[in-house]
Amino acid sequence: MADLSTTISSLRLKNPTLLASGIMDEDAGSIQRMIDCGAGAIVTKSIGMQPREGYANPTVLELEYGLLNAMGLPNPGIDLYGKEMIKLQKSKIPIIGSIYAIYAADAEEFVALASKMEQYGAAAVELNVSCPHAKRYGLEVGCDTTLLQAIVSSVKQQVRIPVFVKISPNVVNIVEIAQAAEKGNADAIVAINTVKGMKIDLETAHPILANRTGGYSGKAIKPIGVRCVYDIAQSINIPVIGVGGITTGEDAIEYFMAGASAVQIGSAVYYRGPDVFKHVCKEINVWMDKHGYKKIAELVGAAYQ
Ligand code: RRO
Repeated sequence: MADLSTTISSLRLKNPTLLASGIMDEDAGSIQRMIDCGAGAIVTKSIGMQPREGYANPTVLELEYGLLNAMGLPNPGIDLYGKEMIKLQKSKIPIIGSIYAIYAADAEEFVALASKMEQYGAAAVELNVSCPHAKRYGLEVGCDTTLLQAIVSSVKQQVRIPVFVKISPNVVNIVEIAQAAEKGNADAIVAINTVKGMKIDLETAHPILANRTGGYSGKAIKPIGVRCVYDIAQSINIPVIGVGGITTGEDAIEYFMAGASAVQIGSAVYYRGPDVFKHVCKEINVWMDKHGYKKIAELVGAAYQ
């Protein structure tokens, strides 16, 4: 059997499948379930300083080829979420704290959130600068290379744990954004967040999501994610974690070949159930054995030649 362990900065993962932010991670109980189902690491829900209810329903739609969501960053706020994090401190796998902040030129909020995540036992933080539809809370930070570099740099100076930056495909030049995060000393890039989209109800002639626009995820966005990872991984010297449409082991292998050292799984938890982590790992193993690969590292960036 091939060795599925992989390394992202100082994190050693027993396997390369991480739970993506926003899926089954609202409390310690649901996270524990994902751990028991074989995830190699967990990314928490995106957490801010204050509680947020999120948008009105409908917030998620199942479309023909993927899911469209506009949850609107619902979360209990960092202090309450900290109680859940503390329950997971004995976890055998890394728990990565996802955080978001209001557009803030001095980065203070990101720094405070990252420090709290570190105190609560997070193994790393993931800065969400890429929510596709939350005005002032996401993409506006992730589109501004100067601001992004300054935020990453401030967070890096404050915490000892690795800092990952999750970036958006809804930009003109994603490579530039990844490079700005690297210049700020980020430890890894997570690509991609959801793709901006909309679904209109023909009978009412009205967008169905209460927020009108949302973020599209699932199989349909896999080629977009693979292209982004392929372009980014060749342009930076820090690891890339691929996310977007990974449903099977072969999807994960495609991302490794594009340059990802690990992958995150989100929508596929809905499509295949929580055991998706075990299934994907088994499928990676079968494929690697059949093709004579012994380690994930042998696959990373294989598509460059
Ligand atoms: O909460 C959301 O609506 C949301 C977030 Br924070 C995100 O990063 N990506 C997404 O598709 N939805």
